[in-house]
Amino acid sequence: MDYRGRISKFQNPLSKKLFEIILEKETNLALSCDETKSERILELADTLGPKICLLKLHVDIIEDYTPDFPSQIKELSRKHNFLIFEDRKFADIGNTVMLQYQKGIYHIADWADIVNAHTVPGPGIIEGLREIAMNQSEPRGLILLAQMTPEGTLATGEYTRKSVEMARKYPDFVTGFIGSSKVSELEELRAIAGDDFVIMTPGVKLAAGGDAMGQRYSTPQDVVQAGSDVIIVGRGIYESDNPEKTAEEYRLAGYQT
Ligand code: 5BU
Repeated sequence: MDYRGRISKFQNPLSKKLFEIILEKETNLALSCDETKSERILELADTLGPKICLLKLHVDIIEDYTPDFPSQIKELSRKHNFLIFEDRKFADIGNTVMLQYQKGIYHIADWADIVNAHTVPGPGIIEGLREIAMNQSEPRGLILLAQMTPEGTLATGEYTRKSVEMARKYPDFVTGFIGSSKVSELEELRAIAGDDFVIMTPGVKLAAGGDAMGQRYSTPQDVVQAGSDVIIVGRGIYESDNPEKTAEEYRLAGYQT
């Protein structure tokens, strides 16, 4: 938290931009819009746009994807002032991730303000993505998976510590980390990362618990108190009867903590 105090210390342009949006719109809510039809995604992005600082997508689950989709989402991001995060979870050698980031059907680097990557391949993955990012006309940021939310994740302890160490070498590109939704792990990450990095936490629901496949949920209040800057909410919002009303509940719960 302390968004205002931390902004001036950031070397990362994307972290600055994100915190400016959070302060201006009074929301640290990110919508994880894991719907599979583009019309539904665009509709949710338009309705919930005023309530979110970030829209997180999995572009490869969209069944009716067309090359127009990114420009439509971009237009909504300008209309409502939110950033776009493609949850691609890159995990390969530098040369391959460069191709995956820039080429293929999706041309992710052209439209995603933020992408994420596993640290398991070592620093080459950051260097590959960074090379593409630095050639874009707008700033780009990277979120590293220092932790993950599911039960049994291997991204804990030494892995988390080494991921943060790796990130420190690329302050112009690494915006921050995915933090666990398990409060004790998240507190550990915040202690290691200090105030220099943004921590985003998925696995957030108004009612804590889990799903049938190991996802672990904590409440917005709990993850923000444990050091998270952005709460990422998926099914808790888009599966609710009234996503607009529910998003407002999450916005208040996340921002007023
Ligand atoms: P949910 O419906 O709120 O459980 O969705 C969570 C989203 O966050 C979903 O898109 C996941 O792919 C994503 N996620 C996650 O749940 N846990 C992680 O550690 C990471 C991403 Br990284």
